[in-house]
Amino acid sequence: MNQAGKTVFFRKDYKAPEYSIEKIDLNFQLYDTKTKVTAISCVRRNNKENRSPLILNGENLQLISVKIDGNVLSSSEYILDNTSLTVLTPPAVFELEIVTEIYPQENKALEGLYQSGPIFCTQCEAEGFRKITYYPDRPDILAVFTTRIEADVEKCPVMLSNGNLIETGSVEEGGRHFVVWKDPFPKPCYLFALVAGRLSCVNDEFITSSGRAVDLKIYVEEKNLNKCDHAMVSLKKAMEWDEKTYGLEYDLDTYMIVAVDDFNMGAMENKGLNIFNSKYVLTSPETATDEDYIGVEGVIAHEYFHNWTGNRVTCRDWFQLSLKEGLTVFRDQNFSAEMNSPTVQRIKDVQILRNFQFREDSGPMAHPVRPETYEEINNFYTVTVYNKGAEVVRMVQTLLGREGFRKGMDLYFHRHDGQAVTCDDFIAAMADATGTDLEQFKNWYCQAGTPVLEVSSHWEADSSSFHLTVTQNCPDTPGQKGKNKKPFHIPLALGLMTENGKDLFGKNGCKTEILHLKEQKQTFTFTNIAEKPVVSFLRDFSAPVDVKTFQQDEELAFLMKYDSNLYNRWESATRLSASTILDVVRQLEKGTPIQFNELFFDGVLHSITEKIEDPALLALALELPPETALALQLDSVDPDLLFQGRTIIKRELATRFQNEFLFLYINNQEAGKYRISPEAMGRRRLKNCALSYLMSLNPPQDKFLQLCIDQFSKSANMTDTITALRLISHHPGTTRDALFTDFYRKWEHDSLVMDKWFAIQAMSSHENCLSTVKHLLSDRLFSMENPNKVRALIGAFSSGNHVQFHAINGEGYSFLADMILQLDSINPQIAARLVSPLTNWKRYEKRRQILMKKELERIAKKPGLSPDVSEIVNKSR
Ligand code: 0A1
Ligand code: ZN
Repeated sequence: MNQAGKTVFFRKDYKAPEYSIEKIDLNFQLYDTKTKVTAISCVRRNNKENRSPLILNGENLQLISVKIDGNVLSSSEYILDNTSLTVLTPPAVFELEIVTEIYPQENKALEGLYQSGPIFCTQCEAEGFRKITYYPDRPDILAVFTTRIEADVEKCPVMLSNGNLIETGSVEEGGRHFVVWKDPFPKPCYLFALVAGRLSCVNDEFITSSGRAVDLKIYVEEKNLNKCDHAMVSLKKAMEWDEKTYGLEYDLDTYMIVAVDDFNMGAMENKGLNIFNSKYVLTSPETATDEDYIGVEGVIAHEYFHNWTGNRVTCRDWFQLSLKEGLTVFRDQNFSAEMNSPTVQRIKDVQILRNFQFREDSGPMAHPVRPETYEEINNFYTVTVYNKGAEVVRMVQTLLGREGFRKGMDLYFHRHDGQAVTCDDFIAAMADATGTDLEQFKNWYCQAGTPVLEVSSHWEADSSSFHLTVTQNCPDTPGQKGKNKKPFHIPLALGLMTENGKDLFGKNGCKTEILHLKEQKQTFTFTNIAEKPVVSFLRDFSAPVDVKTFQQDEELAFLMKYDSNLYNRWESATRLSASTILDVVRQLEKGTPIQFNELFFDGVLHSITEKIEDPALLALALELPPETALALQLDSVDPDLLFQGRTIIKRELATRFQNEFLFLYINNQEAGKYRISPEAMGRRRLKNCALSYLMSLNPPQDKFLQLCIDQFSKSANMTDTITALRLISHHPGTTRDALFTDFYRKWEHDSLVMDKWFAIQAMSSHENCLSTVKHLLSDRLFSMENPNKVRALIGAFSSGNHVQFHAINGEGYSFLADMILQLDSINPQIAARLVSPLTNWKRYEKRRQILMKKELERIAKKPGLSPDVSEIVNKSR
């Protein structure tokens, strides 16, 4: 227990389970107001001598009966409380039958069995199975599941569970039918799934490399049948990629995906039966943006890849979550890189890390990739576990090389197929397969915080040698003092370039060398360097570290133009734009006349006018860093000045390069048919980036406004439509209102499209934004019970509208606190995720600190707060 009286779990307390469950037969009888669940498990005590009690988890269940080997237990033979059922002296081997009643219709937390509209579905990760029946709800107990489902034929014509369908039939009770599914692969209960309802199905087939035919099925509401093509194509690409890249084949005869509208996260990898948030399944050019298409491809692949990294080899306990998530994100990132542009993908991966994970890592919720402790596991599905976890796996690949990494993966599956294992087991497989010492590397799993690197260098003309000195320091994080942290083993991908843009390394065509930084301070010496080189540091972002800028703007401008590593060109461009904006912010603070960094403007002009090789890369280089990312580089953030500074630079660019932007806009229009290829998406991104500059001019110019309105009314694809609407959202007035009304009328029947309508209004930089948001809460299409809507309106305002959320009157903060409190009694998981923008209050200037802290205190005081919200609020105040 901690001071707030909450139970705290520690990694060091792990104990192997006292009992194992070899198989479980589940029977679900679904009715309108309740569901009866009968669970019959074959239980075996692991320890022969010790007759310990059997502790089963269970929450919100109505217990009907407990039997052992067919005999009903009397109430003195077990103890029942709010979270568990303990059988006091069970035999060594027995059959346990438990009957419970549950109420999916009332389940708004969307964990366990619930209804999304009329469709019954489940979400069991991490601890949802305990809301279905009493069971040892932990990932290291693997059982073979057989599931019988019985329901009304009309309401639930389709009934699905994991594995293979082995029986169907009708029930004597009128109008009802049943199915039986059996999953031959032993699995932890968090991978259990059930779906029942009126669903239609898109079918396809995949022939595996060994020649087996796998039925592919995507289940959606009938009206969405025409929006599944992209998801199906993505699934087949993912299946092929995993065979080609890792030799991993799918193992069941059927792979099913179901799309539901009410889902807490993106999707869930339940064995053979993935359940998805419909946002990550449904696409059509008219309704989905390019970003949506890429998101669907990535999430479909992610869930598919879990079949091996997560399902066949699973986690021993939830502290090991990154074992499956970090590895699977790494795999989906590489897949997306191969399907699209590797550099664009890498930049996006790094943007997520920098804009979100670095913030988490520097705040009160910072935790290691493998946490040591938690109160509510749902709070640990974080960017640290997922995305920093993926970076850690990427570093392993960089250290071992691709071939070595593949050997490590082969050994990992060979050793651990069918087991529940740890991050140490993963690293041991990598080390053993290649004979590499990864002991020091493991610090990445147990030390939180983003290491900060400082770099200095000097070139000696006499000896033609170049010396590069790098130091690493990791800041304090909760429970870990920086000074006590051990140095990390950091792979540094380095290029040295001549002043005319040539790479100095050239061994085997490799322009980049991997240095191993293992000490707190280390000097690397290079010989035969005949001229002073320009350093291209941390190419492809080879480690999740924060490199203090050590180069003059001249060098950055040079790298932005000529670095042979395309990722680093973008990196230098971003560094220059960030420093240019922050320079202006400092000048605003001081009240001195604004002077611009001309090198930055030269660099931008060079990029715009150079021959365009990849339009997406140019767009990414031109897009200025968001305020949330810039805020991380300041000690005491004033959101108004930050917004002003960024706007000044944006307008200055637009004013100076108006003609160039117009040229880019016109020249990157779609020629011919709409396509979703990387090239076509890149052009749309570039064109819309140019329009965004033109629309930022002050005073606004009618001709550009008209361009934007035309794009809105003529475009047949959602990327262009929504960009136009977003750009107009910053300009209140009758035109804007008319376009929003138009859009509403056209799309009110499509919930996913309407999410965009809500989000864009919530992100308007106009000062009446909050009152619009409050007004939208009562729109008939808004619902607090639908996580996508909450994210679209409340999430977009508080995390995506920096300047308005942080308005100095504090109303943004109190609004968010109100919403969190209201949502906490409906869906604690989603409520807890909303707290995030308040947690970093220490980064802001004094007045805002006080206002933010006040709201955290107000939330903390609320009686009956969920463990989810309570953990985050109490750790951050
Ligand atoms: N394992 C899934 C994500 C997921 C995690 C937790 C959930 O409920 C708390 C739901 C889904 C994935 O990584 O895709
Ligand atoms: Zn995952």
